[in-house]
Amino acid sequence: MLYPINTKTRTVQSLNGVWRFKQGSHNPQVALNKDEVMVVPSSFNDVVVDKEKRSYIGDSWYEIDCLLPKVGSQEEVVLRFGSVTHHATVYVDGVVLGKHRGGFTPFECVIPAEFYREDSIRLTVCVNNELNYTTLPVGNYVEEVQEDGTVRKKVLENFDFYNYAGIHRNVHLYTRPKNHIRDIVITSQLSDDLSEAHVEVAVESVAAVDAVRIQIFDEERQLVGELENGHLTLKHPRLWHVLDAYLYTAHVELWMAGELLDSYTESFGIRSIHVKNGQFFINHKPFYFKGFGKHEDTYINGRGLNEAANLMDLNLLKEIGANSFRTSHYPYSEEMMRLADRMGIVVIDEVPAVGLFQQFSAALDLLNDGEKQGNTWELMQTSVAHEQVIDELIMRDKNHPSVVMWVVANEPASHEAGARAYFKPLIERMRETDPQHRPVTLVNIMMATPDKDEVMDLVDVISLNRYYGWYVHHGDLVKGEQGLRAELNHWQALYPDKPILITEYGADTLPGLQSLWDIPYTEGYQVDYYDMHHRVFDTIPNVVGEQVWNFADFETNVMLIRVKGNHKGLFSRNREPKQVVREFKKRWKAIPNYHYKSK
Ligand code: BDP
Repeated sequence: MLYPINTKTRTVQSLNGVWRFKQGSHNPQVALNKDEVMVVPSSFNDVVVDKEKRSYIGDSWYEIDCLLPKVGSQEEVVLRFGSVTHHATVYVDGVVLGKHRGGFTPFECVIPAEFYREDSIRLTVCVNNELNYTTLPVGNYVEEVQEDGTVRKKVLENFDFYNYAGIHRNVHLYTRPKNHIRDIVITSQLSDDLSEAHVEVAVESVAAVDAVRIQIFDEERQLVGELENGHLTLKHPRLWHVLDAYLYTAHVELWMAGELLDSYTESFGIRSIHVKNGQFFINHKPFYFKGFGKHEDTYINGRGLNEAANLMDLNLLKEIGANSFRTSHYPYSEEMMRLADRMGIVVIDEVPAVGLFQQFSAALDLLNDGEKQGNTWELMQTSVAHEQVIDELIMRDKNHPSVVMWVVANEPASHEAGARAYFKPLIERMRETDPQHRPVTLVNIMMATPDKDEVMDLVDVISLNRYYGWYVHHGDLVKGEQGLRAELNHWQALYPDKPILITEYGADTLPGLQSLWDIPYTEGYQVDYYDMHHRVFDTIPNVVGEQVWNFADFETNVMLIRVKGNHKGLFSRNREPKQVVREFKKRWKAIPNYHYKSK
């Protein structure tokens, strides 16, 4: 799906700002009153202040009046949402215009011509934040009868981050020709010696046109060449390298009867990705991932788009010597993806498939009744949602050079019967849908050890979240080291041709807390914990990278093992460094991006 940009044939305006707001039942035929307002984009939760409203589950209504731009008879006005978490129903003057399920991907509605008029239209969005066993992420949904007889909906997250909701990303109104560029797919093949790139650009238009013109420009806006039948061979292309990004732009035009119908500019990078002999190659060189699992999570904004925080995070990432992050546990904003392209930061792109483990909340909440049985794959009805998020993510992110791999799910119960039947078609779908055929991985949970796991042979890279010295052998780094070493050796022996990526390892740490001894939660323990892991990683040939959990502390639901959120960050929630950052900086600055493990 194309990002909204101004071109000769398209104009974009922002609808961000202050909207009317109400939680609970509402008739969209009637205008909302002005009693309450909400900022778009943001999560409403922390902004409303009131405790009940913060944790409210159900419908929240957003409304503004807006003037539509004037358009010609061959143009249309489109309303575009970067994301609405988790489900949206969009109305114009009380009439349903469209619906979208899923909280992390963009969607559009074309505004019908009958609404193109001089005075403003009333735009209403019903935002629903319910999660259950049919949605991704997965939530434990309950209805509780209150003392006064009313019913209160609740969602207990089946995952470890706060269920922030609202209109989370940009809202745009834009104009485009009716017969427009619907999609642009860019792929490139590099020759073995990297001296030539065969670039292919496929353009999809709504209806037939006389001509499609595609020109490639370099960063100095110099014309590099024009495509013939969608193909161009570039001699000595400048490659998109890790932390040394180079972006070309494809300028696409549709022509009809000698007139320009539509134009769009898509940037792209030329680079290659492949997995071979237990290594992960970028531009034919074995790459070592240094970086983070992250969250979109900041004070006040919650999960709402925070572009200053995004840029600061990527600057901090570079500062500490890292080169990559994973969009745990959902697709991040388009703005973040564009920034990563620009800065040369490698991204592992994840769909919001988290919570596919019946006992997850039980495992994280020690007071839980523990009655739940391990029959995740009978209980979950998420296949339809899963196919949708795969299709929508790849449709949105396929052209990003920063994206080097897709994640089909985070920590599913891949050791329970039924996992293989569930994942096989989804993994195949991911591979087939992606025009660049990037590697696919599944992020494996600590219970799904090599002897129990049912799915890792299906993926290209063995991604592991491991917590030796934390959830396993808590506080005992000696036993933790033995366990970690034994398990990694087991994976290495089982899949000698697959790279192993450590996608999570971490220890909750409260800044300022110190001890003479190895005591969990202290800054000293975090340092020793990571030291131990790095000692082990460096001895396993197929470990092609380390992404710590987490970049920064983040908000979670209230739980026995959470002290006002998850504190495994290397940085605090406010992005202040913990003691361990100095250690990481030393290690990561010394590890090259390429050829760390193999020459
Ligand atoms: C894993 C999850 C991650 C959690 C983390 C933790 O993938 O979302 O936040 O562990 O417990 O289970 O800190």
